[in-house]
Amino acid sequence: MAFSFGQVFIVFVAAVCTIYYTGQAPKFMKLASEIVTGKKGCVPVRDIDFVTIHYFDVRGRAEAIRLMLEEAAIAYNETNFTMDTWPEAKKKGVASGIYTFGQVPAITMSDGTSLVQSQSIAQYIGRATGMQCDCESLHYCDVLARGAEDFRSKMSKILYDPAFSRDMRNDYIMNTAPMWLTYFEKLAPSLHKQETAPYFADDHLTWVDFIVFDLLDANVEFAKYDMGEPLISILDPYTKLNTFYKKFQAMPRVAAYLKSPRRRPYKIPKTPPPRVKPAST
Ligand SMILES: N[C@@H](CCC(=O)N[C@@H](CS)C(=O)NCC(=O)O)C(=O)O
Repeated sequence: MAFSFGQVFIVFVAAVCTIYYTGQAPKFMKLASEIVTGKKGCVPVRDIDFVTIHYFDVRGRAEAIRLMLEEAAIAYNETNFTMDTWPEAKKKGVASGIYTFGQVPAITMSDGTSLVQSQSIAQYIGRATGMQCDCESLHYCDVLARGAEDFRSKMSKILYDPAFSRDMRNDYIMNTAPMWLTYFEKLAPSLHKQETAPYFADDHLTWVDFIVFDLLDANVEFAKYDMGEPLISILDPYTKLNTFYKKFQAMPRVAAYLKSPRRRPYKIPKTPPPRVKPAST
């Protein structure tokens, strides 16, 4: 028995209305997007195949980007600066438009496009590689990333302070970091979720996992950087964050990168002078 075009059309409209009014539309859109593009996450963009990272020869704000490219097995190289070569490179980069705000990291891609702002770069790589958040959780990913940026700025503020001292380091380790780590512990995926999906948003790896991992890692390294002050395993009291951190480090491509010579050593801009011992009487 053949159906008429009119009958098929009515069934189609009824199916669309059912999906819409039962609130299932986002699920179908997500499925359709994944089938068509082969990528998870909201509004994917086309593949990127070769990337140049422009940054100083340190981990810093480029590290989450490096980790993402390693995880996605995208070939990349770097244009690195020193404090001496940067002023000239900055002038040229601003003139050419690559360093939009006169800052790095920036990336340039094989198709000639370029991008700045570390979190925007991470999100773009996420969209190109299926590591973007789902449409329904974009706002949550935004909150996590901006919170991570605020936390990060607390550390940068003391590290780049010309008066950086051991007391500032200890105050950060004992007060500032625990306060922020407590906030992030509340947001971290439950241990139960982490058994199958150790990710901050959605059920798949996204760019915010890289942002959070890199932030945690910077804190872990700073707290165990030997300045003659007590060394701290700063994540130990935060069970969910610690589990996330360890699981992330164990992802095969990430683990290979972390062990490789491509991973830059942890450095701080300036070690504070030793404490002066009180003169004995
Ligand atoms: N919000 C920017 C901050 C970039 C930034 O502060 N970059 C620093 C290095 S970490 C820089 O380019 N400093 C050199 C300058 O401003 O001339 C991002 O996340 O990419």
